[in-house]
Amino acid sequence: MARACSQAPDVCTRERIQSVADAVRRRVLEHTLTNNGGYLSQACSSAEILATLYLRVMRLGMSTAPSIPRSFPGVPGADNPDAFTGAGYNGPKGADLDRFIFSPVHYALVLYSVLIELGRLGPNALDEFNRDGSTVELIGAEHSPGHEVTAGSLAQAISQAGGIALARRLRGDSGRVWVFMSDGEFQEGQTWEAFAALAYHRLGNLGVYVDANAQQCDGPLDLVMNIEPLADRLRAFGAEVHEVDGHDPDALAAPAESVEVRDRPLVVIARTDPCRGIERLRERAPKLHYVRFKSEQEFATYQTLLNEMREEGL
Ligand SMILES: Cc1ncc(C[n+]2csc(CCOP(=O)(O)OP(=O)(O)O)c2C)c(N)n1
Repeated sequence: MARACSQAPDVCTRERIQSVADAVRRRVLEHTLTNNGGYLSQACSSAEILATLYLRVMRLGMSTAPSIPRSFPGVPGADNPDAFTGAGYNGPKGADLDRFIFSPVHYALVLYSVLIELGRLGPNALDEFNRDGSTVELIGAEHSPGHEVTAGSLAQAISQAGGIALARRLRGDSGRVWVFMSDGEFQEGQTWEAFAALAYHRLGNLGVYVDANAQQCDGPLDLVMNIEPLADRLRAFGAEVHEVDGHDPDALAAPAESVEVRDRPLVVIARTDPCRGIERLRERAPKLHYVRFKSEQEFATYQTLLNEMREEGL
């Protein structure tokens, strides 16, 4: 099975990745206006990371899930044969195919928007966003499109991904496991325990992309609890670490493309700007975590901005 980017000759160009990232920002801004609230700065910081993962880094098959998401099937369990995960939107499971584990699930709207732009999810899927009984959750869970695990309590997904990577290696799969994380998750002890285990088990079939936007709920990360020097700390835990410009698709893809087989986990720290592409957001800093417009005037300003972005194709 080919990588997603080689399914059509032009799909994985830098321009194509950028146009998907631009469209993701636009869609998240539009949704934030429609709902008067949204995780908008997360779209600004992570749009190129997620677009690059889907279009260039991950080896995925076509979606096997319905373009209109199914309703919540109930919690998984032996007595619930109807339970499912949202992993089908990332294609079928296969020995040579990659798996994607999405960790900071408050970014769910950004992931749904990526899936829509790539045709893996129907354009109207956000109509069900945050409705009772819908799987298109505000805070994504294992049944939500593109999600495979429940990770609402941050920093848990990396441990689950490590278990999946170990099982895949024991089974002899050539496919890898890619994890998307936020930088706030590196304040948590479970993350470091997981990295110790990844290195101990030499899980070179696992790669992590970190959206290092330097923000969290209560403002700048370094004023809440500093995580730097993150690269050195991860190296000390046995990972291969690269720090890149998180808005440059070529720089983002390069570490993943440099070596096919590794004997230790790969971490790409993507340094990002939480206001990238929507400069106006900067006046709200450091309160960027969740955007809700405070007045009709502010709403109108962002509506005008959206119209300009549409006209400019940004
Ligand atoms: C274990 C845990 N603690 C706290 C929260 C509440 N919470 C949700 S999002 C968030 C922000 C964390 O910052 P970061 O992950 O860097 O995300 P960003 O600011 O980039 O959105 C927090 C603290 C949570 N979901 N899980």
